[in-house]
Amino acid sequence: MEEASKKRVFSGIQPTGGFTLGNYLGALKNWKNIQDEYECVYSVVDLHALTVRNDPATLRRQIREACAMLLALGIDPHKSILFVQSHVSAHAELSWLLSCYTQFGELSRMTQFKDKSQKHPDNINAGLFTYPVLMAADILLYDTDVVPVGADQKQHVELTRDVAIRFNGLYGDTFRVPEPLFTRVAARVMSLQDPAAKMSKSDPNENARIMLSDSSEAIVRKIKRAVTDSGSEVCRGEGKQGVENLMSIYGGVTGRSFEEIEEEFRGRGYGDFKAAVADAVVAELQPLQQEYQRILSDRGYLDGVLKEGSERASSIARKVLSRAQKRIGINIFR
Ligand code: ATP
Ligand code: LTN
Repeated sequence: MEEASKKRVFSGIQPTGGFTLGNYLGALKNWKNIQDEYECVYSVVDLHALTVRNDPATLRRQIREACAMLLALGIDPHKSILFVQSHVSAHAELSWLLSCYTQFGELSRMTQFKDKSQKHPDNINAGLFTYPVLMAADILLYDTDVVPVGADQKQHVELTRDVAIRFNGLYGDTFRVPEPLFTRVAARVMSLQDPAAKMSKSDPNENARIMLSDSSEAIVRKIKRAVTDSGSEVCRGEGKQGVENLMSIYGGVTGRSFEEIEEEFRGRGYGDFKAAVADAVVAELQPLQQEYQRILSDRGYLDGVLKEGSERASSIARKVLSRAQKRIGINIFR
């Protein structure tokens, strides 16, 4: 009984390219922390990953790696549903329906579409354009109350709300209208080489990002080389975005506030500070990496979790899809 009264969470992450510290602090750490408070449904969104070209064998491997990493960082399949998006066909089905209730103009305004089509002018496919519609289908299929995402996904969650409200307005209450949920600290981790850009797994400069699978040496090296300014004081302020980014990483890992960090490093300079940031990040990631290797090597366990996850996800999603189809007037035998 108590289970049914919990609010439902849905969130997704793409399996390609491994996870960055930005993914972890902006989204994934929070996924783990909210599992007791909410009924959580988490998906490795492999259909979304198809908007860029992938080698099939690599993609297959990366899907398992992404799932193993989610389990390693504390997603508990006894508490939450973990599944792979393409294993539940209702996502693609609802996506088509919703695309007929989403305007070309709305999709043209999505900043992620504009960014990505500028970066890959040779492959601006229709999937890249309708990507937010598939994301809306992901969310609406689970009668989701809350969507935990990094700040960069705010616009997509707003579009999901708009489409749900529009559909409900036409056909009566069909979809629950979701709210976004952002993490307090480190909602937006920036590139270590350009603090004006977000830390991204697709950045061609490897030194700009920390991957969850990076060795301790690589983490120390990348943080040491992170762009700061010519000053020496550990604080926020004009022209200090690089330092502020490291402070927010340190805060995201240790739970300390900006004020506490300023106090801790008063009069100590960037060298000391960067060493402390690197130590804290390494201490957070090392146990996670060991667990990841253990889970990845146990294929039977991993595939079992995903099979069960897709069955549980499907049974929720089918009902919502069927509800939407009936409202529209299709699938007449159901
Ligand atoms: P890319 O950078 O190649 O676009 P990505 O790193 O954003 O990919 P996604 O799968 O799109 O990866 O994002 C997964 C989750 O991580 C989303 O909730 C997103 O908001 C969050 N996220 C991604 N990058 C950051 C970042 N730099 N800071 C905080 N959160 C982030
Ligand atoms: N578009 C998101 C990933 C994503 C997602 C979702 C997040 C796909 N479907 C549903 C939350 C809910 C991204 O690029 N980070």
